[in-house]
Amino acid sequence: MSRTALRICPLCEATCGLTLTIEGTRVTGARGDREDVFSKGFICPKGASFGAVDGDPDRLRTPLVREDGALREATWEEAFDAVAAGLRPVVERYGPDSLGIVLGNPNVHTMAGALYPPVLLAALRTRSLFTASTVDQMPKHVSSGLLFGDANAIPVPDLDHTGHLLLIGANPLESNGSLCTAPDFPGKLKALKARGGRLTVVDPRRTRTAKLADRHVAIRPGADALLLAAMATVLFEEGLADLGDLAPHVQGLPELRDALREFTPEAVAGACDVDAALIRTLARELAAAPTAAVYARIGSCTVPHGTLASWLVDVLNILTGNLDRPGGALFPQAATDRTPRPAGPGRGFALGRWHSRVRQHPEAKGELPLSALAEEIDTVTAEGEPVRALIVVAANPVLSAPDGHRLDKALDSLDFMVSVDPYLNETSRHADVVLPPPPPSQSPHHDFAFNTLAVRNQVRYSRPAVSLEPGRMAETEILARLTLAATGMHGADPGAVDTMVIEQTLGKAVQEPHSPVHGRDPKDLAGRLTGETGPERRLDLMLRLGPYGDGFGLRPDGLTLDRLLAHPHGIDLGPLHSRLPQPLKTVSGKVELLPGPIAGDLPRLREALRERPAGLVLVGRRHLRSNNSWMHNVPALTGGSNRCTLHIHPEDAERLGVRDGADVRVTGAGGEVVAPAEVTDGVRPGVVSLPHGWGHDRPGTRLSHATTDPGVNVNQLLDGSLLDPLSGNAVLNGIPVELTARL
Ligand SMILES: Nc1nc2c(c(=O)[nH]1)N[C@H]1C(S)=C(S)[C@@H](COP(=O)(O)OP(=O)(O)OC[C@H]3O[C@@H](n4cnc5c(=O)[nH]c(N)nc54)[C@H](O)[C@@H]3O)O[C@H]1N2
Ligand SMILES: Nc1nc2c(c(=O)[nH]1)N[C@H]1C(S)=C(S)[C@@H](COP(=O)(O)OP(=O)(O)OC[C@H]3O[C@@H](n4cnc5c(=O)[nH]c(N)nc54)[C@H](O)[C@@H]3O)O[C@H]1N2
Ligand code: SF4
Ligand SMILES: [Mo]
Repeated sequence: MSRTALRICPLCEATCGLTLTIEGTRVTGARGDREDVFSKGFICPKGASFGAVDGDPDRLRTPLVREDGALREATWEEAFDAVAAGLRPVVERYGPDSLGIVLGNPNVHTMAGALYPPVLLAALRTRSLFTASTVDQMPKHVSSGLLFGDANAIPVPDLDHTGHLLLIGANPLESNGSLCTAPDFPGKLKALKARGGRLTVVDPRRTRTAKLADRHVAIRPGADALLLAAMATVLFEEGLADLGDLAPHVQGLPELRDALREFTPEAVAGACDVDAALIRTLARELAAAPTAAVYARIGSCTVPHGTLASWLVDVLNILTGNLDRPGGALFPQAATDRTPRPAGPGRGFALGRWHSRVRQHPEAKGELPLSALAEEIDTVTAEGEPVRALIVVAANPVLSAPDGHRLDKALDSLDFMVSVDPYLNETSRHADVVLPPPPPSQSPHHDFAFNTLAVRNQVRYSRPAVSLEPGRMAETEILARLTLAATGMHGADPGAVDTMVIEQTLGKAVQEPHSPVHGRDPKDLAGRLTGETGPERRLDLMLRLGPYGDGFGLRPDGLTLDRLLAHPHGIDLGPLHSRLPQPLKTVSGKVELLPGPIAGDLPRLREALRERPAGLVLVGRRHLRSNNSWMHNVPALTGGSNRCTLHIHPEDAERLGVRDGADVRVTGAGGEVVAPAEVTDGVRPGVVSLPHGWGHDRPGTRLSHATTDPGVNVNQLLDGSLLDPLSGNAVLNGIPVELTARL
């Protein structure tokens, strides 16, 4: 007997609605949910393999606890006893900063990851926070923080309506999109072209996305900030800058013009390896399009000028009047966003409120660079304590961050480490306690993060498709118990965490004049929340206080959890629309076009005008059937073209004597790896490419399929010293390497 259940896919940022086929407790099939208000039936090969990902026999079923050096299966009680006994003495003796927290990518794909780490961090008050953001999109947060006063106010391209998309350092035909949640991104690009719009792609590789484009610009890696600065300069020079309705909300235009003056197309052409005439054309096309959006991702962030490039993306959207207008780049409004406050000056965005201990990296958004994790553990300095214990939730930094070998050793030297992870992998093998969450089919789902980045406002919620198997613990409960264990409240009722958050949130809301519950009784309001679990009550709370909420009765037709549950395929909340000035939280209450830290970083960009890498540089790539480091264990998602090979242009291959299929030694600042060459003109000359997330040959893991074709860890080529200074983001693209052909 089989049945079906709806489940939002958590395997990438597109958040497609799936219809799962379930036999007993096993997911035996997955197809796109045609009635889903947002994804309308779209599914990709990863989503179609949901059952295989969910049912991977290597997923851990019980906690593991280290005893006499080896990990053994344990009960949940033993595991949390061990966590409390391991963490508390470190915090009590050495202070909160000696306990580090590492949060990985899947935290933004689970309800648990959205709801509990903020509580843990607030209670612990450790400054040793490291997340996947600093190997990913931190430059975008910093540029949004500086421009708009809110690090999470990230404009997204209005894919369904734009007339012109300039897409930079992103490959949505493989990644399905990022910082732009759009089910069927490929279909949306095709629709753009079908309605007469234009697509320009800037990427050193001729990707599947580039092949779809009207124009592909194979830029030299790391040079996007120069290209974008020159485009802005052309707009000024040729009188094409026209802010339109935005003008009253923007300050600093003359200063911006001055600051960018010397970045002319002719000045940047050599460093970008893009013709000056073409740069002018790109700027003119952008200005001439009836509506246009500039959108950039990983390739523009994980580079030495990541924050400047991210800033310039929005500068171009602003100068062409495309920010905050339909068809341009707009600020989404999610159903669980905070109650919108009235427009006006805010507190602004501060950077560098504290610094890392060893190399004095400034914090950004409360985080220290993941690249600095190893040194914060293994280096003793006069100032402060090293990190001695670590809580790792959904992260595999041994593969995803620079210099895994050093991190391996550092993790081994910790007094105590706990991993919340379904796998015993390259990172969790170092833990003293591993707490495995249940598979996605047994977890509820709501996209707190991605709905704030979605190309259409909508809201959806899936209850667990399969009830928790005996012996399993919901990840929400795992993280609630972990929070209690880490903060000296081991053994308390995990539900108390939710009760406390609800009390605090309502206590604040009733005091805010702009809140729909201003002046009401928080206890009475708490009593009105519905939901079967603490996390559901918290979702109900956020929905009801949010921009579309019922305001606890004030707007009777507004959103509540009950209403959402009555719409299993989701509720459409309409296309993106203009919102300025409301989202701005800058001190001036305006878009601050040339923030101080940005102006202070421009001299570094000026130096880059002269840079011409002499040797080869390496960039990354993603494969449609991959997901960072953790899907190589699923046979249905591996093999074929999804391999860890070194892409190299035929000219470079010939010059270096590299044969297709033969092993090549790649050497970088942090080490070397040997991978088979794949000679292809899909990369531009001077550039080679290796995917990340591979290197599954370390001992002590339980990844029976991944270890059969381990690949190599590209991040071993990095030593962790290359960062974008403003954001602390790792430089993962455009890194210098040397090749040696091996016979
Ligand atoms: N060279 C290079 N390096 C890169 C990148 C690159 O482009 N090039 N990309 C970077 C980017 S964008 C990112 S986001 C990072 C990712 O870096 P990480 O977040 O460190 O890596 P992931 O491979 O996503 O690992 C996620 C971990 O979460 C576990 N996991 C999976 N599902 C769940 C779940 O439901 N709950 C819990 N608790 N755990 C779960 C997996 O088993 C795995 O151990 O890698 C970065 N590293
Ligand atoms: N199938 C699959 N989907 C994924 C993931 C996955 O691992 N696999 N990971 C998910 C995650 S965590 C993220 S953050 C997103 C990322 O989503 P995307 O940003 O779309 O990621 P990529 O496919 O790596 O595309 C980055 C592109 O930048 C190019 N590039 C490299 N250096 C430069 C440069 O200096 N300038 C320019 N202009 N381009 C450059 C690369 O050649 C590459 O084609 O994908 C998500 N989706
Ligand atoms: S595109 Fe992403 S969200 Fe949609 S089915 Fe594929 S992996 Fe899942
Ligand atoms: Mo990412």
